[in-house]
Amino acid sequence: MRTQVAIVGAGPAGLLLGQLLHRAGIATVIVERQSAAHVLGRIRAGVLEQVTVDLMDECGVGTRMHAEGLVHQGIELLFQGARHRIDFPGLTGGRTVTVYGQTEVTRDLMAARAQAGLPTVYDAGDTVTLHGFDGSTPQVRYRHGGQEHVIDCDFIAGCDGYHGVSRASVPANAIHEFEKVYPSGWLGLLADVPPVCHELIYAHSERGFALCSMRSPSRSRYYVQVPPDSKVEQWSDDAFWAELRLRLDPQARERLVTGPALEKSIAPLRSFVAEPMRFGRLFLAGDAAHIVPPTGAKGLNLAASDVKYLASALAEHYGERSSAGLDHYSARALRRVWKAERFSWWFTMATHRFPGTSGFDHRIQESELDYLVHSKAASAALAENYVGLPL
Ligand code: FAS
Ligand code: PHB
Repeated sequence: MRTQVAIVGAGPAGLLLGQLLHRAGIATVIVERQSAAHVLGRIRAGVLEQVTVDLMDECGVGTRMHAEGLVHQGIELLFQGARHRIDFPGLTGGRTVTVYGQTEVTRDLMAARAQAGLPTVYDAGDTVTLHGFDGSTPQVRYRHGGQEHVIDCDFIAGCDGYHGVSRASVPANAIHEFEKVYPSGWLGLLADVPPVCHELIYAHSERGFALCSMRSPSRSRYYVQVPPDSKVEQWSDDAFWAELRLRLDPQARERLVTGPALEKSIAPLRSFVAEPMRFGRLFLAGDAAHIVPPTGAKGLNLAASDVKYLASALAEHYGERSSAGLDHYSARALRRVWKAERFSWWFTMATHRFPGTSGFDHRIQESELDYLVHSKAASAALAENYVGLPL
């Protein structure tokens, strides 16, 4: 099989890239390890920056997002028993975010790809291998249906996440990895209950961090910070709700509606960046190149901005026969990646209680949050990072 761009991974990065390139008349094949149902079964991000909303529109898949997504004009910070609202439009000249689950983003993109009849191979398992991307004739090979398959292509887009094969295919001496692992995880629970508040509540308590989020007016997503070695089997639904209550203020506790978990999982907290994001004719995008702790709601949105840069560079290559965009892709993407890494690290360190920290550390956190909500400049800095820095 031959194509112009072979995409490894059918998560948000791979599907967004496939759709953008299709709209630019560039042929792609996507090869995905899991089944489509498995990909759709993952519960992950919930907040879209305007950049991502605009990209969904550019892909021609924004209809349901605009109909069902919730435009949010702020978040609340809860600490020392009091809530403080961060007013996005007031602090950023009118900007907002949209609450629309990653699952729905993926569903919309999968449907568009299927409708366009674009080649997508699911269930490739761990058989995908990358070849020749340091030369001019790269290949993606995989096994499917008991047969070996070879995709000859011009470029490979590694959109296969943190544990994917793309970054792992790069020689160790060609890549520089930066990592910080936090001594905690996020235990998340999804339930068909109305949210405790119409906006997200980020809670800092002596017992640890908690987040009250949502997917719709009738479906809520909650998180509590847990020790890094926690197992989801250790947490009954009742234990989760009881712990969440202890981290909320009286008003939220009173309004909290509990119910059976539709999904419950633990995500590790990690900051990670691989440099560069290009190796010859292999380009990394999304979690394949970087990971952020979900505190700042940046993971999915960074995947979107990587894809925006890469798609325009590929369109320039095929359209104007210029390699300038491709040559600049890594440096351009990394500038935005590192700013999101900084924000996500800062917001995580300000709101989480980590083991081994001292009373002094805790007072500094409380002072940081107190300064944040009482300084217009500090609140504006939080707001402009949360709604998303410009491309
Ligand atoms: P993804 O990991 O989503 O997609 C990569 C795809 O590649 C997957 O479908 C995978 O099956 C496939 N793949 C992997 N190896 C392969 C191989 N060898 N061959 C072929 N295919 C392969 N972000 C937030 O903003 N908020 C959150 O609350 C949040 N929660 C998260 C919870 C968890 C458990 C995880 C892991 C991430 C979370 N994230 C969150 C971040 C997440 O949303 C990512 O940023 C987003 O999925 C990035 O999309 P992709 O880069 O497409 O990577
Ligand atoms: C979510 O709704 O899953 C969500 C929202 C905001 C975050 C992280 C996760 O910062």
